[in-house]
Amino acid sequence: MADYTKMWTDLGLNLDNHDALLENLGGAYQSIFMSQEHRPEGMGYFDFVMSEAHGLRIQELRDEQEAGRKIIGSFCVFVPEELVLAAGCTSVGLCAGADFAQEEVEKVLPRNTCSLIKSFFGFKLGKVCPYMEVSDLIVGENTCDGKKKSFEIFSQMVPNFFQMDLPQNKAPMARKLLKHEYEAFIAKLEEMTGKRIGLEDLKQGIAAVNAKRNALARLSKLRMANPSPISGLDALLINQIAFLDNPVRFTEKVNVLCDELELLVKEKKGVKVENAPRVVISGCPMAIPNWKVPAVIEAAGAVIVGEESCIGERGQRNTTDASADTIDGLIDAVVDRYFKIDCAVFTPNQERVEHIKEMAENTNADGVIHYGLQFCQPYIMESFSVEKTLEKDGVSVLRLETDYSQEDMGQLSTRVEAFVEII
Ligand code: BJ8
Repeated sequence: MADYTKMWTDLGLNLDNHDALLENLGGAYQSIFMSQEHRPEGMGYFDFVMSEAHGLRIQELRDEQEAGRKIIGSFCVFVPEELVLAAGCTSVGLCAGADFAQEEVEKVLPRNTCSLIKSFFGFKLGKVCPYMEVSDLIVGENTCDGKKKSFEIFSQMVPNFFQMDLPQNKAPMARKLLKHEYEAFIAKLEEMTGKRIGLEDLKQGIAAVNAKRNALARLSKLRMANPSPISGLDALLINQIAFLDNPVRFTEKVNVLCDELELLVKEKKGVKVENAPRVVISGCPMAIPNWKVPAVIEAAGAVIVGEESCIGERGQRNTTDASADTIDGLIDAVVDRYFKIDCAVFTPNQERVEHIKEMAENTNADGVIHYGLQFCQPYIMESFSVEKTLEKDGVSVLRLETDYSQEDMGQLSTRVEAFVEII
């Protein structure tokens, strides 16, 4: 990587902390990703993006800023990238997947907060996340209690914060609330850019995001093959990078990779042997660099064939209908697309269980591993009904509850190995 010290200093990063984080990350990446066998060549691009995630990509975002674009950071897949692009802005995801500055974090948050929330607080307090520091606006979404209450504190730590309220059920009034919030978000973007979003702008924003989702859907479909042509770890990595990379370039590279995977499927070349145990992961999102559970699963000899997660199917499923010829009609289409997301903060949330079942069927999975972050009430509570419903239908389920630490690695491996053996 080139020398980005000046850029990081200008962004206000703590260089010592940041060096420590990058060293850790680099080591984990080498041992988890680069040691895999039979990786498709197309993964080279994504390895490169990861190696430059804090370098070249941040430089690109700063260049965009110089040219007048605003960078919008967010923590939830309910923030529509279509609207951000339509406003001439760039969207970046800020969820974090590693423990950092935990002592500092526990001075402002209760200890029994989920790792995902503690992590982005740690990245902020430790001054190690260039995406957070480069963002012109940070959007906080009222989803679970942990997120919405922690945003009361987090909003004081950043210069420009926008709170987005989100519904908790799928009633008509809830849809109205979502539309209202998206209109308020549009107004905020327009105020920042000094420019109204036009019909063509929104059409183009929708087209770019639809293309990205179609490419990811193509990737998901290819993973249904037996043997699967790509590891779950690599597929997860691509889904994680979807939140950071330039959307047009990302789409192009995913499609190039899919062309290669199509050939591998035709030749029956897989990342693991044919009929290796196939697993769907379901549950909390796994943000970069949270690769712990997938690494354990694939080290146990299974192949992950789908992620029912916001960094995966739940976040990317469904495109937006771009056929309306008024702005209001397009906003309605955006609302309709996002209103289908079946996050566990919604109640009741039967659709999610149905989707997991459907994914297990479509991918020919031998089992589902439910991944709950410790102290995440929405997903852990739902995991009981997921297990009950799926097992009634003959799908084996393993419920895991963990955090970002490495302390439970031994115990996780033992449980996962036993599960992989019986499925
Ligand atoms: S739409 S899943 S990205 S809210 S793990 S912080 S739920 S206590 S992340 Fe999410 Fe949007 Fe829903 Fe998706 Fe709370 Fe649970 Fe922590 Fe979580």
